[in-house]
Amino acid sequence: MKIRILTLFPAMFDGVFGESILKRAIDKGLLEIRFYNIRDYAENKHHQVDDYPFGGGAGMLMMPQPLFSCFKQVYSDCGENAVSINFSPAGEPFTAKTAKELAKLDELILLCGHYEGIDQRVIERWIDREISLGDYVLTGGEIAAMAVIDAVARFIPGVLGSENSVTEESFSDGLLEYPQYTRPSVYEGMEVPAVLLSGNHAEINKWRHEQSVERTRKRRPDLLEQADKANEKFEKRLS
Ligand code: 21W
Repeated sequence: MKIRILTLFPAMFDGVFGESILKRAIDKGLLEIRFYNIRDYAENKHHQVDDYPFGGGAGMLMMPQPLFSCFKQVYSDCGENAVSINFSPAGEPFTAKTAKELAKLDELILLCGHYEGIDQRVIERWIDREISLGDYVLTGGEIAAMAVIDAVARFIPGVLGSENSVTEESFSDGLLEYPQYTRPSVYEGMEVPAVLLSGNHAEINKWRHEQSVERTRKRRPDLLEQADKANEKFEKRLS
């Protein structure tokens, strides 16, 4: 997958792509990242990229000209089939389902806004989809882009070693993860649950499932309701 990132702050991404799993994905050629610094496309004398909002209000908006010029370059580099995403607190909530969908694409374009937002004409002309990371306020789209790239990359075949398959984990069955332990079996007087040391894999699986359900009930009852609805639908289809 090729990802083109439009941002005023490309250096914010250095750590994320320079380490660990994403670095390996890039080295293996499974992921290719290209930055477009929006300021490079500003045609005014001071390379200005923001301006005051019509109608008043606090803060500045990203103005159309640098973004239109930048997008023209981006689309001439990658062709019309690419899907473009803007990160915005007003976007659709990002979930594992979104990540899985995006992982199927060959070409992804990510626009990271800063300041108070972006002139709506940029969205209208150039953006296919708007994504929010959740109901809280960030300082810009870059950190949202990093989270989305990370979550999407894990669904690209070959990015994860086979030892941590994406199908076995949290959210694939709509439940939260069970607690996990490694050696030693006693640490500062704290014991690992005996069932995990028993070697009885049926019992271990049962315990893990119960822990997942209990945690989900306590922390995320909304997920249980969703899982119940999915089950009902499934059972209706069988009957
Ligand atoms: C913060 C943009 C506040 C806009 C009327 C219309 C990207 C984000 C962001 C930011 C405002 C995401 C206004 C969750 C986020 C992001 C920067 C408010 C004022 N008034 N997901 N607009 N939360 N945030 N604009 O903040 O760019 S994804």
